[in-house]
Amino acid sequence: MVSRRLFIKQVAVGSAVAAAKLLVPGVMFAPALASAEAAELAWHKTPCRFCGVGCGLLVGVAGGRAVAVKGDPASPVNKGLCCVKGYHSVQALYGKDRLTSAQMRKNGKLVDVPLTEALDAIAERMKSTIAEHGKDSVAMYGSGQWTIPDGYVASKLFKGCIGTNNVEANARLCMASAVTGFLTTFGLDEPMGCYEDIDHADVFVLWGNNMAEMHPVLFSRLLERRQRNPKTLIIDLGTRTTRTSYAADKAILFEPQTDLAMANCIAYEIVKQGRVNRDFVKKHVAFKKGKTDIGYGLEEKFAFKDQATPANWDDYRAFLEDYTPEKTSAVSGVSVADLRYLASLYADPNRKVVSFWCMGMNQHTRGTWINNLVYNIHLLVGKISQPGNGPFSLTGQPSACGTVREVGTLTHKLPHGVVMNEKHRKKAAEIWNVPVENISPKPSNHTVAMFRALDRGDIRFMWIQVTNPMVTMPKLRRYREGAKKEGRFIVVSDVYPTPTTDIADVILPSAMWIEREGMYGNSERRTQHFNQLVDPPGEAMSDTLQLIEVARRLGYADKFPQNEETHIREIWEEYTRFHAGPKHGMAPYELLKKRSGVLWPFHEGKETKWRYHAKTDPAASGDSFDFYGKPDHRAWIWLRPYEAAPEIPDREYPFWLCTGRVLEHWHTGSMTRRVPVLHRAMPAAYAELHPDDAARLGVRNGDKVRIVSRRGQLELVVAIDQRGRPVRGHVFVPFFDESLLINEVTLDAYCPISKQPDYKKCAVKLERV
Ligand code: MGD
Ligand code: MGD
Ligand code: SF4
Ligand code: MOS
Repeated sequence: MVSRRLFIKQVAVGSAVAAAKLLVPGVMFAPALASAEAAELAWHKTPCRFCGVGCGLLVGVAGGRAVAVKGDPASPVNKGLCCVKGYHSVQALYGKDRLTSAQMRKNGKLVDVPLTEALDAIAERMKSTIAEHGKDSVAMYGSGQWTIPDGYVASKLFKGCIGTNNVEANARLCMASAVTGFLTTFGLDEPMGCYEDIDHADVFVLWGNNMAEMHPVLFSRLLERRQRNPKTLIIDLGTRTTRTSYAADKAILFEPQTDLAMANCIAYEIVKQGRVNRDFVKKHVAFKKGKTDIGYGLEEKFAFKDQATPANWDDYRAFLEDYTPEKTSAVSGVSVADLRYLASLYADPNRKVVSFWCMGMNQHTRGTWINNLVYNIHLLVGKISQPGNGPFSLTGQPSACGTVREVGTLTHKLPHGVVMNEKHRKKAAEIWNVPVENISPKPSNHTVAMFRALDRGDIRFMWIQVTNPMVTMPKLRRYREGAKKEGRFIVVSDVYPTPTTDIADVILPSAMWIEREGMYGNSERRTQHFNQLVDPPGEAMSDTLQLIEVARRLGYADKFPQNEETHIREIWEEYTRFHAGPKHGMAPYELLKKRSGVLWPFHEGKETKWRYHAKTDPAASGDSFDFYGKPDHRAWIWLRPYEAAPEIPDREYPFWLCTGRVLEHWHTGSMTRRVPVLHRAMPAAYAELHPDDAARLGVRNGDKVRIVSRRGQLELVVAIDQRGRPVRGHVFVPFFDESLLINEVTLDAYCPISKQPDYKKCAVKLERV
């Protein structure tokens, strides 16, 4: 691991000059392009490799290499703009330690082997594991950075052919609460609106996300809206002061987890001030109660099932009595005036409001609930499904929506619907051409449960693609030790060595992003196709083809007959049969190849920008709103209370620990730390403290502190007022640095409904080193 770190440092120094050369508009990387090559430079469209904003890029290719990037002016997402990660994205292809050959562990050591040998070994091991331990002893752990065809093939192979629902993806750590939030309130996943909402809104309320760093190009659209329309307001709610807070018109800090109380308080005030849109509520809303005191998933085989019971307007009003501004102020630390102010923004009939959120609300042990509660507010005032009015749950990864949510690579999901539903199983079996009995009607393991099962030995084989769980799982030590146990077999497909490839039995080198053909789907339901633009290095092969190769070796050649030239098109055409119709129709392949992305539902040649309103959505009946995702055609307002976090600071562990990201790096840094400009800008993880806490501990910028939790500890350099500022009693640590693993310290508690862990809150103590 040390040598890997040293290597990254050398790269940073080595190609500093290359990045500075600007030959064409955009950013050019080739150190010295011969003039002949520069002349043949060809530009090709692709979505960005990194975040869920899904900017359209134009990549310049010359001499067989991707050498330049500019924003795609034809993309409605970014209209020609990019952020620093987008501009430097092609450099992530060319780190000097790219994996180019397969490796297998022999006598304890990873050695290079021919790719075919590795693929044979994977298939043999899967067969023998299934023979000895049953179908549910093999598992696939994938990613929201999977292309749509990758996820589709994985789901068909594991759920349809092998017959296990052990298919999960890292988006469980990320989007699961958004999904269960949508399903419980609307019955269908993904936002009703689209980015165009930004160009119509008057107020943006950010519910605990750092858009300036995490969705930078989208945030610049908010800033542009405010510049053109100076009355526009950006309100940042959060537990920490970030770059987003500094750019906002008002930033309101609250105690972790108390967003639940705040959302209910806003609803209380809207009701109290007589600002409810009664007509909307009467026609389009139903009220529901769920279970309370639902636990935190910390027990080994924790299980929970919610139940919706009917409620009415009077129940709801009585429920809200617990959330008067005074009571809410006492729990949240937000002033009564600020709570009333927030309510007045949503309540004002002359202002259009968009709410945005991401991990602050999803990585939350009541993540489903807080998603429900923000929907409640929009439903009470009828500000939804219209240009400039709506709740907007942002995704993080380039294809968390496109692949994980739409293809359904989660244990309970199918490409259309869920495994528990017989009709959905039948449809899948028909399209996949497998016996319906193959598809198990029972979900098996969600992500945390899957890694627990691997530790216990219930799962014996795991194939990991496009994700780096040995950095990103919470309470990491347990899951790393579990994965390394005798009798476990781990296959890792990646593009660089990582802490996850360190524990692998087989490593497959993958073709990355534009080294293969694929599609991603972004936050606003936009599907984007990209062609293969350059050759992958060495024996690197796309994740889709790796899966197909193994499927054929397992005896499923007839289910995967695609030829290499046209397989992406063939897979797309098979997959989109699941979604045909006005509710989820997908664009045809040819159109995707031409356009810079197409929104779904795509029906009779048209995109659907706003769902659930007859004016804009062909699936909606009547002449106004129609929440057709639910059998009663209504959206559900849920009575969800505030419940405390599982681990709250106490005398022994007096600080809150919050973790997250930084602008320059993508997640575990495996790609962005190999891009010199990005690595130099943010070389190592740090502990961000409030200046008063730092003074009390006697530490200054550059000194070290030890962060200790009940699970582990880590020493980090102190950073005060550099990127952001936590409130007193909080410490913030980013997780991009594989040599400083903050997940050794975090807690694996999760939302009992979504099963998404909460990386934003646990209790720690700090010691000066
Ligand atoms: P995070 O840093 O995970 O980022 O995007 P964000 O969610 O914006 O979370 C930070 C926020 O959590 C803070 O604003 C804080 O106020 C809030 N928070 C903490 N505790 C609470 C709480 O109790 N309640 C509420 N409501 N908020 C709370 C994440 C997104 O970023 C994701 S999921 C991915 S996959 C992408 N990753 C990524 C990256 O790695 N790097 C960069 N540069 N951009 C990225 N974009 C995407
Ligand atoms: P990434 O670094 O994105 O992190 O966590 P991960 O998905 O585990 O991992 C992607 C891996 O795929 C990298 O190793 C990269 O080198 C590799 N790769 C790149 N391209 C390809 C390809 O084409 N094929 C293959 N096979 N591999 C490729 C993200 C996860 O982290 C998420 S989404 C969230 S929201 C969680 N957030 C979070 C947090 O906020 N705090 C803390 N402490 N932990 C967190 N963990 C979670
Ligand atoms: Fe890429 Fe996201 Fe930056 Fe756009 S905002 S260029 S999608 S990283
Ligand atoms: Mo983070 S999808 O939104 O993985």
